[in-house]
Amino acid sequence: MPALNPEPDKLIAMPEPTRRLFFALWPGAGVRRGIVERRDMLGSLSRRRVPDANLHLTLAFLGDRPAGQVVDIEEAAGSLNCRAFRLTLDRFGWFARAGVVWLGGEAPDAARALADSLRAAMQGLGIGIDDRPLVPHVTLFRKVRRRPDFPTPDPLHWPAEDFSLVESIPGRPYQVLRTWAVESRDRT
Ligand code: 2AM
Repeated sequence: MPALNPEPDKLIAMPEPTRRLFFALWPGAGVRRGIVERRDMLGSLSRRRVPDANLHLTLAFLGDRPAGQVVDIEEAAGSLNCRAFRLTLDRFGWFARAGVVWLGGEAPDAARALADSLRAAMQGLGIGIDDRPLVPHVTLFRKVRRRPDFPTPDPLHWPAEDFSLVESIPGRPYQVLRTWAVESRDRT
């Protein structure tokens, strides 16, 4: 009789499923409307306009992580202690290499501190994060090959009181997995 179960050393190792994750400031309805209004000032710069529901500001990109690591990522994010801040988005810009047009602004110290803390917490889990300084931006269009002429938008004020862990699944809107409040007593 052939064995019903293969011997352990004949089992095929299945790769662990992964999830594509990033930390972001996720706009509430009012700020989202403000971003959409400013995006729409630019007309149609490319076919790759970011849909309204996906507009966000990335704080740290984690890439494809083993599904089993999500619990540790959430625990580490939940133990951060940062201050709330107010972002002012007051300019359009273009990243030539990425072909990305964005709405952005200066990074207040507390925004940099939040991004740095997330990076350090993820490094503690062995997750390497891009260590370039935070350039706060909301991507509006992709695949823009030439620098457009930009108008100056009215400043959009964004009180950032929480941050989110978000999942990117191809073909679907981004999914907010979890949101944490940042300390809101001191606002910078
Ligand atoms: P963006 O903010 O410039 O659009 C989800 O894909 C988010 O993670 C996007 O907002 C995107 O940047 C950012 N992202 C995607 N790939 C990245 C990478 N390789 N390095 C850094 N950020 C990345």
